[in-house]
Amino acid sequence: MTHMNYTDEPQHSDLLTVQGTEPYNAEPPAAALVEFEHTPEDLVYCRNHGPVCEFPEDEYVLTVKCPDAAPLRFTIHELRSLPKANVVAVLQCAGNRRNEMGTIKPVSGVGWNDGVVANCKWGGARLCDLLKRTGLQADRYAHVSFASYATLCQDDEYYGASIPLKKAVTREDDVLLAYEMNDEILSADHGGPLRVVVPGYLGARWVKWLDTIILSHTESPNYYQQRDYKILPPEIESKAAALTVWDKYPSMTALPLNSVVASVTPVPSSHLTSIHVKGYALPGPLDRGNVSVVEVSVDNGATWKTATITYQEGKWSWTLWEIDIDGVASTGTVHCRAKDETGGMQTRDGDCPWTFRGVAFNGWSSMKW
Ligand SMILES: Nc1nc2c(c(=O)[nH]1)N[C@H]1C(S)=C(S)[C@@H](COP(=O)(O)O)O[C@H]1N2
Ligand SMILES: [Mo]
Repeated sequence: MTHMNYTDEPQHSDLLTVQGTEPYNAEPPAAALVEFEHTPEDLVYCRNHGPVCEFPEDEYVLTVKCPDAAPLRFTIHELRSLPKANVVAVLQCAGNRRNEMGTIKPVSGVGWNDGVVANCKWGGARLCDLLKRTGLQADRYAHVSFASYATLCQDDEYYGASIPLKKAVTREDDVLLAYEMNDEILSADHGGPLRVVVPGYLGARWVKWLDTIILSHTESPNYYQQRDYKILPPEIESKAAALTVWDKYPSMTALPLNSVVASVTPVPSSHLTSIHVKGYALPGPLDRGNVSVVEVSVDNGATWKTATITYQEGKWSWTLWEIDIDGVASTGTVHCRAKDETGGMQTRDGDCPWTFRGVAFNGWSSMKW
């Protein structure tokens, strides 16, 4: 059993609802999130599988390894000397909305509501530029693995993940080694001095406190790549059952098209009520295009009204939307659903109604007023 030290953690934001301590896991209310296009740091959720550690930037070293060459080392200063890229991209935990999936049948994992999502401006070096700088022939490999040996975890000796080489070297895929968030130095809570930003992929691949990059022929062998963060069939109902089938299912990459009702504000007048509804939406896999339409229903899905999209920035951001609906009863329920550019639409139960780890839930979201 590895010893994990939780006593030296930095102070965390007091605007978050704590869903777990040791490790520290906390999320903001969705109603607060949708008030900002770019999520301010104190509303950015924290998702950890081990202690949050602080590392002085000037002693920090990133090692790049591959099977056929000696390891190469880079300081943060050297990474800062590569051209700096800024990318607005939404970070989302695969467990966002887990509690809703859990109402169908209990699921295993941190009890997340719908605030495990953050739309930030990330700044750093492009992974493709660093790989070029190493002089290594990256295209001889199939995957790029990321590891944080510096921090310990619950289920493995280190935290690790990997992405296909193609995602890593395609410049337009904007994979960053980020040292800034929202134009500030990346804080320890969010993986500073250095984290990976993988726009369009689930948060689990955005390795924090990144200290090692490995070019390899296979995916990362880490627990969080090979075992956790997979969609298993509904007949798998326990970790013991999962053990026998993990190998057969792919590691998750993109999360599905999604949308959430974040707030409903009734505006009562003499005999009719109006409601003001706000929420966010998230694109699915890149080849399905961005969120194109968000619709809202106050009659349990019989009829839908089109919401106004108030914010969308590039291909990796979230979408913010709102709508006023007049002449509704004094109480009721709002549902929302999003459509992508290929015409794909969220369904009532979602693409994956139930899976044991409670990941990737994207059924219609609802809120009562
Ligand atoms: N080293 C390390 N990196 C990590 C994790 C972790 O526990 N350790 N959690 C991952 C998961 S599951 C998510 S959703 C995001 C959360 O990033 P945040 O805490 O900045 O919101 O970081 C990812 N990177
Ligand atoms: Mo996550």
